[in-house]
Amino acid sequence: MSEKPDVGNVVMAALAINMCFCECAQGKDTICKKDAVQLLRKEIGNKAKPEELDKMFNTLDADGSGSLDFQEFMTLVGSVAIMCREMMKE
Ligand SMILES: [Ca+2]
Repeated sequence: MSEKPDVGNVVMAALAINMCFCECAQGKDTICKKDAVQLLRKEIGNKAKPEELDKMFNTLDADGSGSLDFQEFMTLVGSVAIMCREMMKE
């Protein structure tokens, strides 16, 4: 990482996360399964099989509502952050 992290960067990341959620949710309070799976496919690449993406969505959809609310979306963001941290250790 070339730039030294500071609180301002963390705030900018939080704003970016909120903007990403709003964009994916298209003005609603939740992200529908179709859009969430599309987001997962974009982030993971096309390596994952449809049934694997379906399983990931079902894991993230903690309340089984068929869509991701902001809290469930943050589970995804947290998981990605943890994966990034693990990659930085290697
Ligand atoms: Ca849900």
